[in-house]
Formats: sequence, structure tokens, C-alpha cells
Amino acid sequence: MSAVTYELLEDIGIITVNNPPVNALSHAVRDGLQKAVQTAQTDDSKAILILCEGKTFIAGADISEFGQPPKAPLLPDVMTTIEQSQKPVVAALHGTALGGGFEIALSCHYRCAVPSAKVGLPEIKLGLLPGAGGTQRAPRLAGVKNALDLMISGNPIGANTAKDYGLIDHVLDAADLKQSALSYVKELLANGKGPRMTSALTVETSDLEDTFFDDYKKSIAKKTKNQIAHNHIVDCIEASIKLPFEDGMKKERACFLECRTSSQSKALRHIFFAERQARKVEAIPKETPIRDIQRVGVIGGGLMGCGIAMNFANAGIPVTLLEINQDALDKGLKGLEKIYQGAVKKGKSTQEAADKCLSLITGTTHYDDFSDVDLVIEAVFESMDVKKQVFGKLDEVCKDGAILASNTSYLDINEIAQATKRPQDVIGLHFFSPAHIMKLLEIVQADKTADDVVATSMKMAAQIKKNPVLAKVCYGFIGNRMLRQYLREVQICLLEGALPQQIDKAMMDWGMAMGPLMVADMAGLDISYKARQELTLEQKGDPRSYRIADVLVEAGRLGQKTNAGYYAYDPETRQRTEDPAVVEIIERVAADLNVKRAPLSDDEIRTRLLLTLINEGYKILEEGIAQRASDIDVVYCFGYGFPSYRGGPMFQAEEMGLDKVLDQINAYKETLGAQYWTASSLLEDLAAKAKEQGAA
Ligand code: 3H9
Repeated sequence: MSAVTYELLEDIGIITVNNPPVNALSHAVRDGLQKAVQTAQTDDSKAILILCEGKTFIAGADISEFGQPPKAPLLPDVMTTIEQSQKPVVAALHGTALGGGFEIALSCHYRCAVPSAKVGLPEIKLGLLPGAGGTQRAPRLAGVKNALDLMISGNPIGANTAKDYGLIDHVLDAADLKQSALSYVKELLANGKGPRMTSALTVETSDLEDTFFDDYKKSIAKKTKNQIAHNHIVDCIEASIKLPFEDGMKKERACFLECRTSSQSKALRHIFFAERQARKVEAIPKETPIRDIQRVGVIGGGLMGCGIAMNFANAGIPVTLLEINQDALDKGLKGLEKIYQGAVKKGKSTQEAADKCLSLITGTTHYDDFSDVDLVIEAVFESMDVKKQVFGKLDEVCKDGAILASNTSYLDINEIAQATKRPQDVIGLHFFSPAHIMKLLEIVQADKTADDVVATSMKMAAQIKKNPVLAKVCYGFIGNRMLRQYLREVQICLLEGALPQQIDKAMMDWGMAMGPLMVADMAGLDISYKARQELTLEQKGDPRSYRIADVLVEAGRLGQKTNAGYYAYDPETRQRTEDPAVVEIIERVAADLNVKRAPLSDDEIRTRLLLTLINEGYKILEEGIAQRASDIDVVYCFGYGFPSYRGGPMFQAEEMGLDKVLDQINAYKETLGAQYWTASSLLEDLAAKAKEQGAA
């Protein structure tokens, strides 16, 4: 079937785009649109209507084509053909008119939309800017401030808001898109409305101070550090005021091309597809039946349990929250109320929505109340004995077919499953704190977990708006197994000569959301200390990997909660400062362990930490713990504050070149020792293959 069709219905030329799944502007669509508009110039049509089949209007350029050489007609040229049509062109929007799709609409002479339609210019999320006239046309219609908001946030807005902004002309009131859009076109014709070029408008500037654009750049500088597309958007919008339309378009094209070829956009496009790929489980047939999840149980009313419960309540699924006694339960429920009220105060939720969510969460102290839940997730203390008791109890009370999930961060789900007579129903659902905010969900398939339990968990993740990644069982699964090695190397860098602030700054300057030692202070140093206390000396392993942390805890420095950890904290303001006492502890431990301290450069710190993640990532792949390299990137970008514009550790490895990565790991093996610097054999194989291909 053709991607674009044209028909003359009475005196209206109807162009229909049909390019599933999202009507992306592939070459066939661009070509089809241009030809259809040209055809309509020569027939008996009086007006042209552009609409789309399927669930959405055009959702943007075809992102998968961005790595390839562009093929004419280019999108900006299609827009010019549309805008210069001698007959009025009307776009009828439904679903999500995004990016190049919305730019098509902006180049039409009139725009109408069903009330549920959303429009937006999300290119920034791919490290791009609207590159088909969006930066020049949107400010002409909506003003500079609204246009900037739309492009810098990348978030879509609803049809009614778009109408208020002046971005669309008419909100259709009928359910039948085609019929109501046709009525609108006829009305325009009846009122003698002809072509109306957005490019001919001038941008309203009366509300702008002289320093507006500089001030705006300063206001976003911190959040957009290291990224190029944001400032380019601001510059292009400034050009829409200062330059004639054609010159503004040239500026936009140059900026767009620079962004499109940047490693940042490549990384963000990689993450876009990786996120979608991660939802697919290769080994499970598509037709695997899904279990119905109507009611959920959560065990543990602490921060994690409450966060998990909120996810389901927010998705309209009733939750029963269990705590061991009434006091703990009341505390948990009060905490939940506080979070929802906070959201109302901040304007992130309405009182009505918050009340509705809260009404979906019921507290209990009795396991019997789990008799009718379809899924139960435990978020209790991280101890194998406790987890086994909990699962034994669940096995007694839960109905047949209920999914029994553990939120454990490290423990062996196979062993937990043995506490039940139904290991096929047991799975790991590892949420990340704060669980109602963090997007990642590691779904851990144990040896006996049934396929339909995995498939149901994947679907459930979409319902609660999480990014799921499948993992197999190992200590720490994907994310925490890598984190453990990363934190080990942080400790060794501290011993060898770095200081907390240097490590944190080096990683944050590179783009990590937080430095590793700030995170440790926030989480509380006592938690991992307690876990270590349960281990034998042999299990604890190399003292270089934990001794500083132990000494800090033993000195009463538990992190932010005691106003002292790797940093000192002002009790009033929470302001973080360097602390000479920490330097003294680090130097003393280094001397005790016979480690000679010498300055480490920021580059060395970054390289060592990144390579640690990469090498462990390849070991995880090698062992089949993760399905694919891009899944590991999803874990790091959505669960561990890795900058998406750097694409994740595995993407970074590819960008650096696997042979170079391997050479550096082998060099560290020589200088830092084989204990931690033995390359993954999969990495060795892939690097050798890449070398062969490069030589061929
Ligand atoms: C742009 O327009 C640049 C221009 O300014 C200038 C150019 C010169 N291309 O998300 P879903 C695939 S930049 C190719 O699961 P949903 C997606 O990979 C673009 N493929 O569905 C998936 O494939 P699969 C600006 C695309 O209903 C399938 O469609 N536009 C594209 O949850 C379903 O996707 C954007 O950034 C694409 N543009 O959400 C919009 N979009 O099934 C990006 C989707 O094989 N897209 N696919 O895994 C979205 O935000 C969401 O996909 C959308 C639908 C909201 C549309």
C-alpha cells in the first residue's frame, strides 16, 4: 500500500498518509506528500486537506534514517511546497503530531485538531532542534516564550493549549476526524479563506527585554551542561526575529545539521531505540498469554514499599500495603499522604487526583488480605532469611496464579523461589529509589520463572510507565553488579590520591547526575557497612575496596543523616563542604594499607570509572545476564544517572572503539593489577572482530 494517497472528494483534495506505526516522515512519505500537493495544484480541488490513517498524525522525521545520507525531497523543501500552494492547505491532527509532523502542520495554511490530539517539538530529546522550519514558524504563531518552552522542554501540549498559543486554529468537536475536518475546510471555503503563509508573519517582540536571549541561555545553562542543541534552539529563535524568514531557515538548517551529526544526538537516538528494544524479550513468543493484574499487594511501608505502591495507585490499580504492625503501617500511610499533598502543593497533581490515588491504597497488617491479589511485591529488609519467611507466607495465602515478586537489589531469586511450592510464579521486580519517580525497572527472571510471568511483568511495566529491562540472576543483577565495581574503583582512586570532591566533580562535569560519594552520603554509609559486617573477611575481599568507608562509619560519619560522611554538611542549610577530617582519614587508611598517594588527573579518574562499568557490562553480556548491550545502557541511563546524551556505558565503548577500550584495560592490568583489570573475553572477541573488519 502506498504511504501517501490522494483523492478528490467533491472539490476537496484529500491527502492521506499511511505509514504505520507512527506515520514517520520516511522518504516515501516526504516524496508522496510533495507530489500530492503538486497534483492538487492542477486539478479541480479548491482546498487541500492533509490527514493520517492509524492512531496518530505524523509523529516526526523517521529517526532511523538520520544515520544515512539524506535523500531528496528534504523535509524543508516539502514544507515550502505546501506553504506555497495556491490553494489553502489544512492539516487535521489526531494522536501525537510531533517534530517534523507538527512542522508539516505549521507549514499548512490552517490547522485543526481533535480535542485529544497532542502537538509538540520534542527534537531536543534526540539532541536535535526542529529542522524543518519549526524554529522559524512556531515563534511567528505562538510568540517567542511559548515557542521556546515547547522546544526546550520537548514536552507536548494538548489541542486546547495549542489553540490558546495560536499554534492551531480550530478544535474539532466530532469523533469522526475526516468528516469534521471536511466540514471545517468547507466552512473556510465558504468564508472565502485562502492560502495564509506562516512565514509571512512577523514575530511579536513587545514582551521581550533586550537581554532576553542571553538571560534565557543563562537560566538553562546548568541543566543543559555539555549539550549543544539547547543554545542552538535559542539562537534560531532569536534569528526568527532578527533575520528574514529565508535566512532564518538557513541558520536553522546549519544548526540542525551540526546537531544531527553530533555524538550527542547519536547517543540520544541510540537510547530512544534502546528503550523500545528493551521491552522485547527474544526468548518468549509474542503470543504468550498475559495474566490479568487487577489488584496488587506490596509488603513494606518504608520509602521503597510506599514508592512501589504509588506506581500502581497512580495507574488506577488498587494496592494493599502490608506492614508488620499498626504503628509502622500508620507511618507508611502518613508518608504517602505527605507525598501526594506535596504534589498538590507543587501543582503537579490536583487534589482530586491525589485523593483518588490515596483511596486506592489500603493498609493491612494481615497476610490473609493478600488472598485475592494478582501480584505481590515484597520490599522488606535485604536479608535472605527474612525474604524466605515472607515468600513462605505468600505461598500459603496467595491464590493460584498470583505473581510473587521480590524487590531485592542483590539476593538470589532462585533461592527465594525455593521457599515456595510455585517457583514458576516467582520473579524479581527491582525498583529504584525513589520508586515512584525513577523510570527503571529491572525484571529478574529466575531459572524457573514462567514465560507468562515475564511477559506479564513487561506489560505491567508499561502500565506503570516504567522502562523495563530483563536480567537473569546474579549478585546485583545488571545495575548493582556494575555499580559495585564502579564503587570499588572509586575507593581505590581515593586511596591512590584523589579526594571526594575531585571524584564527584570529575564525574558530574562529564555529565553524571550526581557524584558517587555524594550519592553514598545521601543513601547513608551505614547501610552497606551493616551488610559488610555480615560477611567474613574473605567474603569482604580486598580491604582497599571498603576500608575508608568502614573507618568513616566507625568515626560516626554515616552521611547526610549525621551531617558528616565523605563531606561535612551544615545542619541548617544542608550545604556540603570539604572536610579536612576526611582527608586525614583517607591518608591514614592509605598509609595503613601501604598505598602511596599521588595526584590523579580528572581524566584518569573518569577513564578508570567508565572502563570499570564497560568491562563489567561485557562480562554481564558474556554470561547472558542481559539480553543485549543496549539494555545495559537503558539500565544506566534510567537508573543510575548516566547522561543519556552519552548513550550509556556500552554505547561509549563502541564510540571509543572496542580495540582502544581493550588496550586501555590491558594497560591498567599492567599498572593497576590483574585482580580488577582482566578484560571480559567477549570484549576481547568483539575487539578482535572489529579490528579484522577495520583492516578488511
Ligand atoms: C524530527 O522530526 C526532526 C525534524 O524536526 C527535522 C527533520 C529534517 N521514527 O514509542 P512507541 C517507532 S525528529 C522512526 O513504542 P507509543 C518506535 O521505534 C523526530 N521510528 O509507541 C517503535 O518501533 P518498534 C521527532 C519511530 O505509542 C514504534 O514506532 N519526533 C519514530 O508509545 C512505536 O513507538 C519524535 O521524537 C520515529 N520518529 O508512542 C517522536 N517514532 O515497535 C518520537 C516512533 O519497532 N516518537 N517510532 O519498537 C515518540 O515519541 C513515540 O513513539 C510516540 C508513540 C509518542 C509517537
